[in-house]
Amino acid sequence: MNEHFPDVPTIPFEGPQSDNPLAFRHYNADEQVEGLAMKDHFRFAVAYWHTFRGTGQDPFGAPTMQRPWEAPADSVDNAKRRAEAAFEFISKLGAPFYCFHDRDIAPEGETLKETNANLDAVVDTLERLQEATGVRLLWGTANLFSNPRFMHGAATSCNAETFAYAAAQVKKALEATLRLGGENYVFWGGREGYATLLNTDMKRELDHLGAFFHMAVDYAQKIGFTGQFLIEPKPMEPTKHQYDFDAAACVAFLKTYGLDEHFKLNIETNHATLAGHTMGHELETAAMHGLLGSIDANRGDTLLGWDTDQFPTDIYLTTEVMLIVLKHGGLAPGGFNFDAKVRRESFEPIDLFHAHIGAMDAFARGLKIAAAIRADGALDEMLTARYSSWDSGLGAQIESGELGFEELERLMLEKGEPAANESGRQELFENVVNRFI
Ligand code: XUL
Ligand code: CO
Repeated sequence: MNEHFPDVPTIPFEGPQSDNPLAFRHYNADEQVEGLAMKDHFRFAVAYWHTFRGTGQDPFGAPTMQRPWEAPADSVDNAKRRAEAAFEFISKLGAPFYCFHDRDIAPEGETLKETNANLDAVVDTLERLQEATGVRLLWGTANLFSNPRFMHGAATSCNAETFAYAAAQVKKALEATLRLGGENYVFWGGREGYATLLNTDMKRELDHLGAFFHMAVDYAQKIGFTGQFLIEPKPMEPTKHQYDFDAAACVAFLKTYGLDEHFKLNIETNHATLAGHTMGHELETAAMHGLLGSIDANRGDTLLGWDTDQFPTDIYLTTEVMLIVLKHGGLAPGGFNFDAKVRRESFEPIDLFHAHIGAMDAFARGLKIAAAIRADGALDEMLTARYSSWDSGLGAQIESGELGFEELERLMLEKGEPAANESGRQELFENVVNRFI
C-alpha cells in the first residue's frame, strides 16, 4: 500500500531530540506507562469524515483540499478508492482505529434500498482493508443530520415517518458496525433539539428520543452487537438548544429513560467549551457517574465561538485529560478519536500527517506528564489533606449518616463558629503541575 502517499514512510518513533517532521517525538506505541503500552492507553482513531471527507468548504468559500484520489463526482467506485487511501494513511500513521458515519463511507442512492446496497458494497472493501492492515473500527454511527429530511430532527422530528427512516438507517449502521467488529456505536444528536418552543413539544420529542434508544438497545441484543453505546453531548450547533447539552444533561436523560445501564458518554473537547465548561469538568462529570466511555479529541479557539474542531496541541489540556483518564482507570473499550480537521489553508495531503502526528505526540506528552505527577504524589497528597476534616470525627460521622440537622445544630450552638478555614492554595496546586510540564 504505497499508492496515495508515496513520499511518506510508516511514521517511526525517533524520540524528543528528533527534528524529523514525519516522526513521533513522544508517541512510542509499545512504551509502558503505568504498566500499560501507550497504544492501549489511547486507542487512537482517525475520523473518516474530517480526514477523508473534509473539503475545506466554509460558508464563505469553495473547497480547497487537494485529494488526488477523489474523482470529480462521487460513486461507489470512488468511495472504494478513497477507502484505499484512508487505510494507507491510517496504517502509515500507526493509529490502531478509525471511526465513521454511514454516509462518510458510501454515497446515498435514490432510495433507502439503493443507499443500503451502496453501503454494503463499501463495507465489503472496508472489511478486506481491515483484514489486510490490522486497522480496527473504534465506532460507527449514522449521519442523521445532513440530509434535508432531518431538518426537524431525526428521532425528535415532528414527522413520524422521519423517525421511521432514522430507525431504518441506525438499524443498517448497527449491522455494518457489527460486521466490521466495531467496539462502540455513537449517537451524536445532530439535529435533536429546537429553535423555538412556540413550535416545539419538548417533552414529546424527548420521549421519542428515549424510545428510539431503547429500540437500538433491543436490536443490538437481537443481532448480537455487544459493543458499547455512547451519546455525545454538544450544547448547540446546528440547533439552538441541543437536547444533549452537556454531560450533566446526558446523565439526567439516560437515568430518566432507564438507559444508563446501556449507554456511556463520548466527551468532545470543543463541545465542552461550547457548553461553557472545561474538558476536565465534562470528563469528571461523566466519570463520577461511571459513564465515561470515550473521547473525541480536538480543541476550539478561545477567540472564536464555534466548533472549530482543531487538532489538540496544548500540553496543559492533554495533561489535564490524562490525569482524569488515568484516575478513572482508562477508556477501553472507548478510545481517543481525533474529531478534528486540518485548517482550510492546510490543503495538501501531507498536512493530514502533520496534524495527527502533532496530536498523538501532544497526548503522549500529556500521558507521561500525568504519570509523573501521579508517581510524585504531592498533588494527590495536597488534595487528600484539603478534605481531611471528613476522614475522622465529625466529617466521618456525617458521611456515614449518623448525624442529622438536630445534632449538627446542637454542636454548632455549642461551638459558636466552625474551625478556621485553610487556604485553598490554587496557585500552589498550579505550580506543582507546572513542575512536571
Ligand atoms: C459534531 C460531531 C460529530 C460526532 C459524530 O460536532 O462531533 O462528528 O462526533 O456524529
Ligand atoms: Co464528535
